[in-house]
Amino acid sequence: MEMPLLVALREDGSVDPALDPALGREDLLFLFRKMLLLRALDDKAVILQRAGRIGFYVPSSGQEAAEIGSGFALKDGDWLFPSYRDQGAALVRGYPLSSIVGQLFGNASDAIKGHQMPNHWCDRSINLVSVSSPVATQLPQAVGAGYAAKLRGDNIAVIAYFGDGGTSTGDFHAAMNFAGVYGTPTVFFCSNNQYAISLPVARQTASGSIATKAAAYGFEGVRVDGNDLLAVYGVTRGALEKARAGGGPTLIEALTYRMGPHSTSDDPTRYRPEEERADWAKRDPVRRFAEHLLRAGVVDGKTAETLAEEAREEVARVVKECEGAPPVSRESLVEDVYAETPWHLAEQRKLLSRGGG
Ligand SMILES: Cc1ncc(C[n+]2csc(CCOP(=O)(O)OP(=O)(O)O)c2C)c(N)n1
Repeated sequence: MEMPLLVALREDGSVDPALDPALGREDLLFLFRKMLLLRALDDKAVILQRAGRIGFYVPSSGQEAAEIGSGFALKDGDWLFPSYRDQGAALVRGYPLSSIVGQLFGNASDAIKGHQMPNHWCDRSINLVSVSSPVATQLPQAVGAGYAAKLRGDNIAVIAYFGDGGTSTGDFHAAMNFAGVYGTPTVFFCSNNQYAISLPVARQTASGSIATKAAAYGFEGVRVDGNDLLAVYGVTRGALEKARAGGGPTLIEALTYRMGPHSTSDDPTRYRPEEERADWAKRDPVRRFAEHLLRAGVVDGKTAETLAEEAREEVARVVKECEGAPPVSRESLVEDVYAETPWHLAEQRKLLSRGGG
């Protein structure tokens, strides 16, 4: 089944008035800064990993519009269940760059004290649930949180992020079915970046699109240009508003491309042609948004360059601060798991403080 692709930002940088979310100048600048920050973070984090200064990173270059556009549509009180590639959505929601970078170093600058694998963020204060490593396990969790909100009568929505590969899991189907049957306030946000590590999306599913799968569960599916920040924002805002108003779930498929490797442990040149990457690079979402801002007179060329430089400087400053923090204490190994430390962990903590093994 063919699904239309929603596009707001035209190739020449103008906007289709029918899909223009009519954001003000301040919002546009805020979003542009976040896109630049995310791109600068990616560039730096990959270098840090290559230099052995951090262990692991999952880049999202190429997916900035999908991340930032959708995350910006969330309101206070909404919940975010991310995958490992959604630092952009967290960032625009208010998760500080210093927390992202601190978690990568896993030292005393890390709010969760190195207890998680690198690139696995969380922050209770903004309802940012910890990244799930097993693909798509966050989906039933998100539906459960939405169901709880519905039972309580909370006026909130829950967004769950995942990739095209996630749609082949049992968790995806169980979550979609439950959400449809119980009308939970869930927005399923699929960043279709064309690959699940080395597996292209054409071998992931025989469906004409991912969005079309929503029909089988009795709710709306939408296909949006994931490199078009304005369209992504408008579509996600609409789906979240519908969810908060009791209209039930929506599946959004954001069509995008992962420009870098799957993670710092991957070499994409082994499974995808360079021409394909180069072709998608022409649709780079950061440049596309910049062209729109130039055309709309929100920035001029010089300001755009200055903002990009500021983003790189901010990343460099935050990296320096976080990298310079001391290691976490050994005792913290047994903290934050139980409200009251059980005897066996208390004993281990004593051993650790004494330097025993
Ligand atoms: C249940 C499970 N199976 C396999 C893996 C190994 N794995 C990690 S990421 C990944 C690909 C996921 O691709 P996709 O859902 O398209 O998201 P993307 O990485 O492209 O953002 C796989 C197979 C895993 N983490 N969990």
